[in-house]
Amino acid sequence: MPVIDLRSDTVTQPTANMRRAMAEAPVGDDVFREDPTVNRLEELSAERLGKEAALFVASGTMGNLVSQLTHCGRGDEIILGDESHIFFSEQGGSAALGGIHHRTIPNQPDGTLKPGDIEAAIRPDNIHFPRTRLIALENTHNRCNGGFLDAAYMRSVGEIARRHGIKIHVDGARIFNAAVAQGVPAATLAAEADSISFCLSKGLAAPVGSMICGPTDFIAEARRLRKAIGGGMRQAGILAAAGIVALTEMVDRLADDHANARRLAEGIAAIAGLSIAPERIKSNIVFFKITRKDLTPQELTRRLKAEGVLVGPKEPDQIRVVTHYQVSSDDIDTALTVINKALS
Ligand code: TLP
Repeated sequence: MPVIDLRSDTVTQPTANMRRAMAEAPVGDDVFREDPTVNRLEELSAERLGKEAALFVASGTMGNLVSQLTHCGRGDEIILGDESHIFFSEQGGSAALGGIHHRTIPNQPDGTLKPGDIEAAIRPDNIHFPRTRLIALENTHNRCNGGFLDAAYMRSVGEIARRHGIKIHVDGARIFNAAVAQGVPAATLAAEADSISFCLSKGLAAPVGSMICGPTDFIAEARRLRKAIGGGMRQAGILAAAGIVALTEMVDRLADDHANARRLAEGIAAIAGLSIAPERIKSNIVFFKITRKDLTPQELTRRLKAEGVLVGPKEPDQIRVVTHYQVSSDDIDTALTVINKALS
């Protein structure tokens, strides 16, 4: 039975061009900065995000962790959303390893933080308080339906940050989804960020890797911290080669994933027992609610799996589906038929 895997865009397999580029990549020792393929990926990433420099890291989690450790010392505070990936799904790594304090404020349904809430959370200079060093935003926002932040919003947060002398980090795991969805360059969305991390191994389909982009001195310090946590890799050009293909060949097609996500959402809206507002789907992530009291997310997930459709259950009453390179529009039709059947 062919499987339609909608659990995440992390499941994407490398393309034929990636496998070829990986096999042929010139490599060297990247800890000595001698891997030409890693160096090329870092230059290309910095250029695409409009920053001076970039650093290749193993994962999105490592990108966010190294960025937080670079911006903040022990006891410093980060303002971030209560639904953010950094707060929710990264084990509190920066608290565990860096003694960094997380101050959460509510994420709005579109993934934004209210500028007024950000400003109110910034600590005044007082011996009792931690020092606010960083605002962390997420674009697109995973747990907020893949909602995106636009350039005007970024400017409003940038203005607050500058006025208070604090920095902005963007968890841009899916920043290219945000850029394609809005028809703007990723660099435009990153302009207010002091650092931004993004993933090569989600919708862009590379097998491994994320990038951190920022000023040269910030990236130099991040490079030291990456080494400290064991992330200094050697002939990593084998992996970086796929990342170059991801950036040069896989960005524009993200529009197909967004169209598929919208179609899936519209189909789900027509199924009794499920609830979704399709107009809130802005990129490739779709959350929907189960309104039938006799059906749990786990049970619906089990029924769909038996028919070859994999989805992500989210307690208490939601399912997450994510579209990507290996899901075609025909697969969306098949998935809708299977979901319909599972509820009938
Ligand atoms: N997200 C994964 C899971 O962790 C939930 C997914 O399937 O969506 N930032 C954002 C916004 C993310 O969505 C993720 C991964 C990360 C960071 C971490 O990236 P990795 O998995 O490469 O460490």
